[in-house]
Amino acid sequence: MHRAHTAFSLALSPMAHKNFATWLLKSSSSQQMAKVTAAAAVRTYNSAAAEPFANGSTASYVEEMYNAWLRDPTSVHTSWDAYFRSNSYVSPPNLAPVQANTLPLTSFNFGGAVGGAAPDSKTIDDHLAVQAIIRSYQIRGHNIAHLDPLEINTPELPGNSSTKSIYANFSFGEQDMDRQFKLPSTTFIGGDEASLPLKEILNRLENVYCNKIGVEFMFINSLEQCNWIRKRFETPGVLNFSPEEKRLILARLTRATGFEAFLAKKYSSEKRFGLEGCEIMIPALKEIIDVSTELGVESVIMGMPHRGRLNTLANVCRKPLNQIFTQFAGLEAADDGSGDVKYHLGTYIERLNRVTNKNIRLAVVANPSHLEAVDPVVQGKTRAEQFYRGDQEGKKVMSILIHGDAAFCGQGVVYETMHLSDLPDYTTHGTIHVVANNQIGFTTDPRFSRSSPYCTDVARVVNAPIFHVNADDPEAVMHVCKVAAEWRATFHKDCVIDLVGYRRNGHNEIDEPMFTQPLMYQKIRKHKNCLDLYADKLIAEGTVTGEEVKSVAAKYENICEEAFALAKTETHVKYKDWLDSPWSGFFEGKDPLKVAPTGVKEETLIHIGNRFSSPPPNAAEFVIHKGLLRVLAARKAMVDEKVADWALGEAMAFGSLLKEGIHVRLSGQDVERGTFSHRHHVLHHQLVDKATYNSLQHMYPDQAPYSVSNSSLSEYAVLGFEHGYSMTNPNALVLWEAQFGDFSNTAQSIIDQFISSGQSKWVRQSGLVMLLPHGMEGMGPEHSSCRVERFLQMSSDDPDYFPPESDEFGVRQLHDINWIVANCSTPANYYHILRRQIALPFRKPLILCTPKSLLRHPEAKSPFSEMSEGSEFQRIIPDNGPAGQNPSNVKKVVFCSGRVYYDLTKTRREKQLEGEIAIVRVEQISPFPFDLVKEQANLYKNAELVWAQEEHKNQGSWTYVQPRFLTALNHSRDVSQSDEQSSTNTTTTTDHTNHESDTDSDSKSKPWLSRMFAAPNSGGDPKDPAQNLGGDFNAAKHFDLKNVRHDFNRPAGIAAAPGARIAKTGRKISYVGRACGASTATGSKAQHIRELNALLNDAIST
Ligand SMILES: Cc1ncc(C[n+]2csc(CCOP(=O)(O)OP(=O)(O)O)c2C)c(N)n1
Ligand SMILES: [Mg+2]
Repeated sequence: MHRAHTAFSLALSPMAHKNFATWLLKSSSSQQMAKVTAAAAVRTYNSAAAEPFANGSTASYVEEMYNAWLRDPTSVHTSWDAYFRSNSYVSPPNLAPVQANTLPLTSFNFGGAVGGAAPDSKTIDDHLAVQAIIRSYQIRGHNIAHLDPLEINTPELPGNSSTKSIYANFSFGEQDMDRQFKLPSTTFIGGDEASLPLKEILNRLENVYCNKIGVEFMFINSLEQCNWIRKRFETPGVLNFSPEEKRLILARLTRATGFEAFLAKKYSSEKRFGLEGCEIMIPALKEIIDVSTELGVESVIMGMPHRGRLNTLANVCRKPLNQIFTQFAGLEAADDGSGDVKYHLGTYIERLNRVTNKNIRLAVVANPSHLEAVDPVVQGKTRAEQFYRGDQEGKKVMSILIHGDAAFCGQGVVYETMHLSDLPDYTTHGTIHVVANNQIGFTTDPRFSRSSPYCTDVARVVNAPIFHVNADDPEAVMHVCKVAAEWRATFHKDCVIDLVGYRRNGHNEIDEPMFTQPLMYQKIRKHKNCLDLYADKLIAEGTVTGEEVKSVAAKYENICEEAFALAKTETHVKYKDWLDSPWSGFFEGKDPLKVAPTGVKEETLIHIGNRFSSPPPNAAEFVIHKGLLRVLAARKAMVDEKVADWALGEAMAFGSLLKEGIHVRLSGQDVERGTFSHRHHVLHHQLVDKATYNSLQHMYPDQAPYSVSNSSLSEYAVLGFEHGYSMTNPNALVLWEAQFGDFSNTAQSIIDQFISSGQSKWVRQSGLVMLLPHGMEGMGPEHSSCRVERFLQMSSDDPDYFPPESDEFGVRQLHDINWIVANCSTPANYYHILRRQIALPFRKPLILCTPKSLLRHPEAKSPFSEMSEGSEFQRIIPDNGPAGQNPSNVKKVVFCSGRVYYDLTKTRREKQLEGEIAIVRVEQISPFPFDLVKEQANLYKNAELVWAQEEHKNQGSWTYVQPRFLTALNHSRDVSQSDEQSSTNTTTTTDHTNHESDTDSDSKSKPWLSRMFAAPNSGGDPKDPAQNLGGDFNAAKHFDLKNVRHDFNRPAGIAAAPGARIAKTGRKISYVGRACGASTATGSKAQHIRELNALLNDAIST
């Protein structure tokens, strides 16, 4: 038994006591009261000492009375007056046991201050005790509820058997059981009855709180919410289901069970992570969706792990069964994407809800193996859908998250996600969490996997009610689901359904559970499944016949068989069938290689700049901090000079996109001001709380919405959230900023599992931007490097492959890669790369190293001319000074990226080597600008080439750029062929002839090529949303295959082109910078400066 059993500590609200006391006083002339008063000379109910319940609010009530009496003795009833006068009361009552009341009743003066004789203290105490018992059930009934179908976790409170422990400490005997007690306003067990005999009170409470449902809710701070829940569970008859409702539950359970059985029959040796032991989850989800649809929800976004996923797709989403079965056949894919295992793929379905007769959209978001990682992604996607639908209260779009018990309590991202649930810019207005609690995680028992009583305790932090329910009681489960859906629709807050079941098989179906849980599985083997139990019950009560039960099961099996036969005729799987976020219309009619211009009219820049540098118009009373007035004035001066610093460049990008109708959302820790106090998008009125002004929201009357929001202090959940947000609409710029770049590693699962690989696994594109402050500036081990090497290591471009050169080189590279990694050195380039995210005809995540000291560096400014019409993003910024103008004089070319450029130029200036050393900035590191690097190398034919970086040698960009430089410098097809050194020394290390001969027809023999250039699927339903998949365009239409040499479009994952003609002995590039290091530390400031100077001297020397 791992559930906690806590001592009684009741918290009766003073309000409840007051009402109760008033009632008692009003009734004090009743016969019963008179009898009690007469009979009891001395109180026998010495509960105060014996009853810990009195330590809580009962005592508070006394204290309240006492305080009132102290202020004005006439303000309390005379009985209290007498009591306090007797000095029996010890003030203040704290958690130490309160002394027994030994005051003889004769000392009470019931002299009729309020309508006749007052009740005796026993009566008061007994009623208080009954209230306390009711409350005790409400608080702790769940601890002894029969939640475990296996009855392994039976209630066993210390020293007491089950229920009695709730009220054992109260001195009620058998003789009290028929006594009538007035019910307080905090219970609904009476229905229309205001009072009940004690026996009935206990029976009803027992049924409500200790049966198959355990409601955990009394920690919720809102009385209204507590009462709402009490009413839903306590009202007599709430668990009565009509025969029709029971038949529906049975039918749904039959399908859920039948699906698992069918898979077991047909694919007995396959892992499928079945739901056996918790099949009720399927009818449960359907009930949640039915009730929510009835209450106005039109779109449900779900996130779930492996367990029961296929069943959910089949029976909740109603994904065609043949598509599911096809996944078992190990077929080749007919479309782009490397795919994922079947129990990770997403789906999107629009269908009629037959119960409510309303249309509903259901999406199950594709997820990685990483348990719970999908939670924030679902939240972000849901939030975005709510945003685009104008669904500000979450009435139309909702999310459901399904969890495993071990993962729910074990994975920190659950907590992080929970904490987003009530934040204004992150809330999805209530998520229903469903835990498929099979009381095991792989091979680990709960007692070894969590320290909390329940696996759901994490939800308590956000005041979410938790409904534990025995998964073998379908009607109890349905009731709980109905309440959960109504709760969400009423309060728009999270709640949790804990479906306590078991796992009939091993972790997967080919696993042996007896190795580790022998006793549990002995029980499971003997345990009838939920469907059989429920069918027996319905047959016994006459709701259905045995024949009906069999016929419903047989009917479903037939459906499965038909789909199975259909699946056998399929020759390919189609990834588009498994897409969770179709982008209807986005790709259609677009030239996949055409990038829209990113420069804008100068007058637009001026307009944005002026607005961005001005206080709120027509609001002279808005008091702005003096420091910010200086910031605004400096911005205005820059606009007048037509130059932009980093913050202004960013604002230009945002403002111009907003003007074009592109929603911009920037989220992360402290992003409103900016960690480095450079952004200041939100101005705060210095005298009025919460009065703010955000100029980017007021650029143009018809602009798109701009949202900038400080996030909770989480990376994992917030980055996941923004990734999810970016999935919904490609026409939005969604940015997440890390406080410092290295903090992004706490979100590594989102980066690895979703951002870098989402397109290849799930055909899902995302234009998410990660802004990662980066720069070795002597700030110690942290706050320095965003670990760009890690992002680069995950870039999917081939280091040994120089793609064919053409005008479209840059965009083709972007099209093919998994993401973009850049480190811009100018505000203008930052501006362009942000705008390019939207200008591209497809979407790729952008990983952007962003500066710290450059934010205020006097040279890190860009003229408007570099942002206006005709300008564009520069993948490489060549040397435009004396070196670039006279390249033949140049002895050395220093390639670099990011902030170090400014240090290098300063040193070069100081050493007066501006004519002899060229400094070339690689702004887009990945995909690597092979073409431009080659061009630069050819420009400085005789120069030595070095790569200078301030990061350690095993960090930064070096390990990524080095092999690519070699490929760029020595490509065997170097068109110039003028570099004698490279052409004469070129050796081809590996045979490449096969690739030389790649032709259109060859492509047919290569699976990766034929996949890439496959004809579009025709004959499909054009309304099928899955057809509008992200990345779905007919590549063959857009690429002239004759010009596409080799494996230019080789999808990631296919081995490098054998021998991509790399010359190993051609021109070289050498490294200048720090040695390898174990951490990102650059030591003390002094050491940092020493090392930096060494690197600058090495780089800037001839
Ligand atoms: C982050 C993460 N760690 C470990 C695993 C390996 N793993 C897969 S399933 C599983 C057990 C999950 O238990 P539970 O959450 O109770 O779900 P169940 O399989 O019982 O439905 C584990 C540890 C994983 N998938 N993800
Ligand atoms: Mg489990």
